[in-house]
Amino acid sequence: MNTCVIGLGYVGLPTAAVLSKSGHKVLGVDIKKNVVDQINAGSVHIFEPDLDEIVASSIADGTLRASMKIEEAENYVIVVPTPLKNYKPDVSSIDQAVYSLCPYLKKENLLILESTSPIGTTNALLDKIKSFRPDLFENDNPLFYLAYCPERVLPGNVCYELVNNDRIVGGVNKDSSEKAYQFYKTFVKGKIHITDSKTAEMTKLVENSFRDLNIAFANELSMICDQANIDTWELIQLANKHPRVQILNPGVGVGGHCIAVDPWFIIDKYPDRSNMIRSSRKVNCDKTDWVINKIIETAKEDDVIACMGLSYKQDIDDLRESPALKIFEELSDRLGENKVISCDPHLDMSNFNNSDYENVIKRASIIAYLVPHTKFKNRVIKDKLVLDFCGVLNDME
Ligand code: SAJ
Repeated sequence: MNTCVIGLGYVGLPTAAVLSKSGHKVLGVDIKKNVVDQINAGSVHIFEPDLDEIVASSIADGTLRASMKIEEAENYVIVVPTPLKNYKPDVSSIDQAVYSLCPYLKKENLLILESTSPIGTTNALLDKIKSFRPDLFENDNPLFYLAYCPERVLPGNVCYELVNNDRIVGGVNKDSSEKAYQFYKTFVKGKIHITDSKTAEMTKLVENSFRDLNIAFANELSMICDQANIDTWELIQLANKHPRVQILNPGVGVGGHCIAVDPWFIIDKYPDRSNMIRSSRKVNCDKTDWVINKIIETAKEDDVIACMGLSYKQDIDDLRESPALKIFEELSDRLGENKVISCDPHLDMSNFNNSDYENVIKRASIIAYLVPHTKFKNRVIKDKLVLDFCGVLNDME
């Protein structure tokens, strides 16, 4: 099968790579020339375990190729970003991708949208395509197949989850759902569940909003516990002994490009009904400011503060929407750059006053753990003030 994947980012490139290992001849398309050149040279522009090896081998055996230009294919998969602009979803990259592929689209082709989308986006594509290609419609019915299928992979575990997670497939009609089901069957080992496109779009938004809400509960608890002088971690551990309670871990806020963003897609469309979803966003953002203030209140004039971890979550190098990075930057602004250093073993040493663990612990007087990187675990620190905001020092072995 010839498959064209449009958008070679954190999800598109692994998808293209996994497809190329599952019997597809894949063309990956991206608007960035450096990304295309790098992939064609057999390397990758993002860090994701195992991805570099799969891409190198698929480029070498000719099952994967990258280009800035779309070509004719049987299947098209759109995996482009849909960022927020003033708290409103911006779907212009989807529109751009669809307009670019319209000239190549043929009867019986399958078009899949994977980008996180406001509900109704997939159905609305029918009218957009019709305005360019009325020949692909008969009595308003498309002669091609169109479905929405959200990606649900966890950064850091993408190559595994792409194959093993369950998938939701929502076609604009029954035949489209069936066609998309058959497409995912070629590489997915998890179950594939069929629904309509609107429900599939909402599923994605709800999954991430659900997680945001649950993290907000843990973060709110942590701030209440601080006031009540109760150890949050012990409290959560004890509450979780109840068979129907499963509280998540408090941290320094919620980062990444999904959980901090997707709830707004629902709030934007249903502002009067999204009270809990909106409050969760506020609590998780407030938690970051609370951490900043806590460190500032604690620090004395001569203190040097070590921000331990800068990425948006543990064991990755991804800085997108990272609350830890925001904390580092704001502390540097407010206390002075010479007062704030950082240690993130996953990042380049040349930025963010970043240095290796031993050096940072030696130089700092306050050690503030922001991200629970595995490399920070089980390390005893003596004669320093330690502020553990992410529970990395719990359960020392
Ligand atoms: N976090 C906490 N406490 C926790 C769990 C997470 O503070 O107990 C924080 C993390 O530190 C991080 C943020 O939440 O800052 C998000 O991290 P995450 O690991 O929960 O999720 P992401 O953003 O890396 O990936 C999510 C996943 N969605 C869900 O688990 C519902 C993933 O499956 C999605 O595919 C991805 O968003 C996406 O692309 O939408």
